[in-house]
This record gives sequence, C-alpha cells and structure tokens, in this order.
Amino acid sequence: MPETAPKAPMKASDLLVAALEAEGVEYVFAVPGEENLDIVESLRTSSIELVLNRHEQGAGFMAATYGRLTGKAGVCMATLGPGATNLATPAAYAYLGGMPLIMITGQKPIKQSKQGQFQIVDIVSLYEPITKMSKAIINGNTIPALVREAFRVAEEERPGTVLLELPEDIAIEETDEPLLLPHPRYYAIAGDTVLDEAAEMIRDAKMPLLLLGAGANRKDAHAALSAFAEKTQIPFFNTQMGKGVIDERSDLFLGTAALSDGDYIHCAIARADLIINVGHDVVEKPPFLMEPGGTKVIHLNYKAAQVDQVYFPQVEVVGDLAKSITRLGDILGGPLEFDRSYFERIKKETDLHTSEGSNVSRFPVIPQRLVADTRRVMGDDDIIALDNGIYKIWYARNYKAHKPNTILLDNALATMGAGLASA
Ligand SMILES: Cc1ncc(C[n+]2csc(CCOP(=O)(O)OP(=O)(O)O)c2C)c(N)n1
Repeated sequence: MPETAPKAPMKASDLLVAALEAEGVEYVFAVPGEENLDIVESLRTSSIELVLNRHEQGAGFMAATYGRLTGKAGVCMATLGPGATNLATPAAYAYLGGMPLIMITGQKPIKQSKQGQFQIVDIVSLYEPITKMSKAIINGNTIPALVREAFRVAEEERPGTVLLELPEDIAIEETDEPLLLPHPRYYAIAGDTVLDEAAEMIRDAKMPLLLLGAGANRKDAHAALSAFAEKTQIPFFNTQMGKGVIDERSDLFLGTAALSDGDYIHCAIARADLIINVGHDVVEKPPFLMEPGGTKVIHLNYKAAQVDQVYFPQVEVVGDLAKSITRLGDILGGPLEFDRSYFERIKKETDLHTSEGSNVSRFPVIPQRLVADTRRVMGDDDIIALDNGIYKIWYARNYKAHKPNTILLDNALATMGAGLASA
C-alpha cells in the first residue's frame, strides 16, 4: 500500500483530519461538542468543510445520503454520550440501507479523567449491532490504519456504517505515523461456469422476469442493465430502492413492488417461472416471497445471498454486477423467445392504474394528482427525497423514475425523519 511520511510529528487530531483528506472527504456534518474541539480546530485549517447541524440525527442522515449518492463514505461527527446516542437512527439507516457512513464521536480522556462517569456511555459497544465496525482509537499511532480500514469497511459491498471514537487525550497525542493512502477497488468477476448455468436457466424459462434492487442503484450498473433488457427483451420490475436503474418509461417496465401483495405486478410475479434478481437483498421489504418448489431465482450481486425463509436462490452469480450482466447478455445473444402476452397485459393494467387520477382537480389534493404534478415539474436528473408514510408508497408505485437514484426513499429501516435531511 502506498504511504506518505509526515514531515514532522503532528497532533493526532491533525493526523486524523489529514487521513480524512487523503480519503477524499469534502464535508463533515456535525454537532460538535467540547470533546471534539481538537478535531474542529484541525478541520478549520483543512480542505474539509464543517457543516453545522441543529441535531446529530440530521447530520447522520446528510452524511449517509452523501454516501448513498457518491459511493464514498459520508462523514458525520458528534460529541460523547448524548451526542453519540443521537446518531443511533442514522447509524441503523445506513447499516440497513447499504449506505457508506463514518461516524466520529468524542470521548472523555481515557488515560486519566476527573469526570467520574459523567456523560460516559459505552458508545463502542452500543453501536456494535448497528455498524459494520465500531472502534475506539486508543493510540494516535493507529489512526492511519484505523481510518483506512474504516473507509474500506464502510464503502465495500455491502456498504454500511462505521463508528470511530476519538477520546480527548488521544486527540492531542503527538505522532509521526505515516498516512496509508487509498487505492482503487475492483470487484471479482463471476466465473464462466456459473454464468453458463444462469444463461441456461434463462433460456429454459417460459416466463422470466428481471428484478432490479437497491444494489443495482448503488453502483453504476445502469448502462449494462439497460443494454441487457434491450438485448434480451426480458420485462423488468423493481423494488422501491431499485427505482430508476433502468428508465421506467421503458416498454419493458411492469411496475414497482411498492405494495406487499395484491398489485398487478404480483400477478406477473406469480406467473413468472424465473426471476433474475439483480441487486436486491433481504434487507429491503421483500418484493416477492419464495416458496419451496415455487418460482426459481437467480441471484446476481456483489455478495452471496443471505438466506431467509422467503429467499433461497437456486443460482448465485457473485461478483461485479455490471460485468456479470454484460457477460450474461453476451452469452444469451439476443431477444429471448417466449410468450409475452400475459406480461404485456400486466404492463397495460399497471400503466392505466398508476396514471389514474393524474388530472383530478379535487380539494384537498389526492395523492395520485400530487405524484403526477411532481413528475410534471421535475427534470430527468432532479431528485426527490421522501420520508416515510403511506404517501411514500404512492410515490414508489406511481412516480416513474427516469434515472438511477432520482427517488431517495428508505425501504430498509423505513424511518421517518430522513427525508428532509436527505434533501
Ligand atoms: C422514526 C419513526 N417513527 C415512527 C415510524 C412509524 N410510522 C411509519 S409511517 C408513520 C406515519 C406517517 O404519517 P404522515 O407523515 O402523515 O404520512 P402518511 O402516512 O399520512 O402519508 C409512522 C408513525 C417510523 N417509520 N419512523
């Protein structure tokens, strides 16, 4: 790994901020406290902008959304005790939602303290179940390795939350430890054997469907997936967090699995004999439920499937999503031949039903009209950020996303409160 030696011993908080700069951090979203003052001072003379918030939860949601949209970990900061506990909801939001987030929290001195247990909570243990990694920095010399590891863990598939706690007396230590610089990350490519097996299953299918989930929105898989659908002419549907991966104005789009059951798209799912699942994992509310002996599933993702009572795919194509799907399209060659008439009927019903009420002038406004009006005024690249409630379902079902990640909603923790901060 490349490394750079600092010119002279530096303060640990300066080294921490230098390590954040080396990771490309642009913003730290924070409600700082007394225990973060050294970091705040180190940030003041850095290239990183400190974005002050009114509540730690908002800072966490903002940083998580930065991570969700860029793939680079967003960073937020809070003080010890109550500041750190206020980050719990965004920690769980990013952990379940697969968003790279790094939370830096302060702490009282750990070598010698005259505070007793005032404001002391075991934050590192508290966060263990809702982070991918939760660690205290107990020696300034470990900062370069810990920060590099934090970014690796937060950003690597499946992305999520990391907590680093920096106590006051460690922040002022002197250290001459060199930085460890990041390097580009490449994911492994699925092997030919499994790709051939998947292609054979697709060729044998009588009514295959393509499903796009959150994982396909996290990475730049839009072009590869659009080309795959175009080439094979397999109809697709998506999860709420997979909206927009392929333009939903496509003739092949059958709808979003916004409701749990009983929608037109569920009729298509019930008839399908194979679902090619790209990027959905069981953390998001299930778009379909597998049953023993029922519809077969091919799982395409960066990681193998987490098995669940409702999810146990027969074939797993594990590796770089875009590369796997392009390879699969090459093997299949061209449009698949199968009877599409039922799926075409579903498409007609879905389009009819999701556009119903678009022009109804009633007061108070009905959800269908509100969604339609929002779509009318938004450009292709414009982003809407939603909170939670029934209205989110209306948007997920009726709003046609034209581009990836242009509808930001939470269908994993499904927390209220994230919408405004995300925006
Ligand atoms: C932090 C949090 N608290 C509570 C809930 C449970 N919850 C989900 S939707 C909802 C009500 C939302 O009401 P409103 O914002 O008026 O939207 P509507 O459902 O009427 O569209 C509640 C309390 C939640 N998801 N997150």
